[in-house]
Amino acid sequence: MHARPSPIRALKPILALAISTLVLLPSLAAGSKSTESLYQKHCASCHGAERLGGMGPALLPENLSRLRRADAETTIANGRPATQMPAFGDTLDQGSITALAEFIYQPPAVSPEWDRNEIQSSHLLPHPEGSLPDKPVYKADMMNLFLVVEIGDHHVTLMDGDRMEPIHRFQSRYALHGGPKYSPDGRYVYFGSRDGWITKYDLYNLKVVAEVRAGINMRNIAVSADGQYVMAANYLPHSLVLFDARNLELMDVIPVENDTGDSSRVSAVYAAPPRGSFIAALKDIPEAWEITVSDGKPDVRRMQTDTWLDDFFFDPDYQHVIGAARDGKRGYVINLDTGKTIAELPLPGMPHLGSGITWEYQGHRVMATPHFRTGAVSIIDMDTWEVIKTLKTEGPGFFMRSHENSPYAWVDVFFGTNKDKVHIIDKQSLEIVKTLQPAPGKVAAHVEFDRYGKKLLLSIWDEDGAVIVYDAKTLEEEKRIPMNKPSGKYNVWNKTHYEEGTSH
Ligand code: DHE
Repeated sequence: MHARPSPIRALKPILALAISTLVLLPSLAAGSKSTESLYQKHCASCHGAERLGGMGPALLPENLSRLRRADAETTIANGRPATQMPAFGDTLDQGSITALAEFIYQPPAVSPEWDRNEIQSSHLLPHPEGSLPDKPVYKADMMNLFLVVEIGDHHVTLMDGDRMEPIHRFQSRYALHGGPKYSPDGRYVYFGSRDGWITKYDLYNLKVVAEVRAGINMRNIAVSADGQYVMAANYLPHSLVLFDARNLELMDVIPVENDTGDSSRVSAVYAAPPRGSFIAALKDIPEAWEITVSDGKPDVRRMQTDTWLDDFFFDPDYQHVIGAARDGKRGYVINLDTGKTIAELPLPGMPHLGSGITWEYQGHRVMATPHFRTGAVSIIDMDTWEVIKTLKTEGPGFFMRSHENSPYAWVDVFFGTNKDKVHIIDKQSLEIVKTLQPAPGKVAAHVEFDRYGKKLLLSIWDEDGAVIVYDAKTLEEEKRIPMNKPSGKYNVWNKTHYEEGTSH
């Protein structure tokens, strides 16, 4: 057993001292009664009396980790365009705005709960399964649709992948994260937000059909290969949550803890189609979990791992998973049948395995992954589990994509001074053959091909951004469609057919 002293336990005396200090200093602006009452007066009606969210997002430190404090102040003062968030700059003075911004970054006195009751009471069902027509309300190849998530103003654009034109644009929950997941027939799509909301959307009728809030701080969702279940992975609370995919009704809450009662955040949950199961990556205990559901009842198989593993990549048969060690230096390959580690890979610079893709190279299947901390792409032989090439890039990357029908793999340079560049790699010479800089100064990232591998979309990741359509063969730009900080793009065919060049 790999026991590790719980960081919370180790910090308890310090926390107790800090809490008692706060109690002794009631005049501290952020924690003072007057700030609390300012919050209740101006913010609580949308963000919840306990900051758990409502019409607006949750305002707890875990949920705000990606928002700089200065930006929080600006949002309070100026509001947020295209949302219900009003500007308080005329109502509140600067001192109050600063105090409110500080207040929302403080942990609440009592740890918030989100269990069965809260999940069930959040359930919304505007259109129960079977109540809407089974025919699309527009004409398009329903298997060649794209969804584009626009994180600038929390919207999603539905695109026709033949014409490469938008069909419809709709508001999403605040801060979607991770890939939306399609039902196996491609009719429905499930979105997950960092605030814990799962939204089921009908692509035939262009309507939200069901919603539920699975947690306070959620990582991602997965849909089972048979389309029957949706599972959510949470940071807060430490749980996995199972839903019936039809109407998003709660089936079970699985607390995530080891034998000795140490609980863990869940980094992510993935569907493993050939195994008919879900696999979960745990952040705080050195285990990987396989969850099989039969007759609505989840059964958890726990695999002990050599270290804490994050960020998973699966081989095409789901026989093996590669996990990145938390020290950011190694990858571990685990045989999912035996639960044993069968190889250790030197992957310095924190590989982003979740972005990995595979292809055939000299009679072998290889996988490639960019790295978060170094300007490199590692290419790994999946038969021998050896790194066969470390390709130097102009900076650390986030996403890598290709398509079975394309000779090229695309990788961005998401971080650093070259964030506006994208490399195109020849999948057989394993060399960079072209570097694009489509919008100087603006991040260019995340590619998704159409179902045929003939065209692709690249995001200009900016509020004044766009998706760019490229010809996948000539690598020439065809057009730009303006969008508000487009992040991921998801093609129905590629996702439902587990295309080798994209995420699943
Ligand atoms: Fe993601 C997918 C984890 C930060 C945009 N991201 C994923 C997945 C995981 C993950 C485990 C796969 C789940 C899935 O698709 O179901 N992401 C993490 C992190 O741990 C990290 C580094 C820190 C964090 O705060 O969560 C992180 N991710 C980001 C971002 O900063 C990005 C760029 C902007 C954002 O919206 O938050 C971002 N992540 C994405 C996107 C995907 C994603 C667009 C889906 C990619 C795909 O093509 O499938």
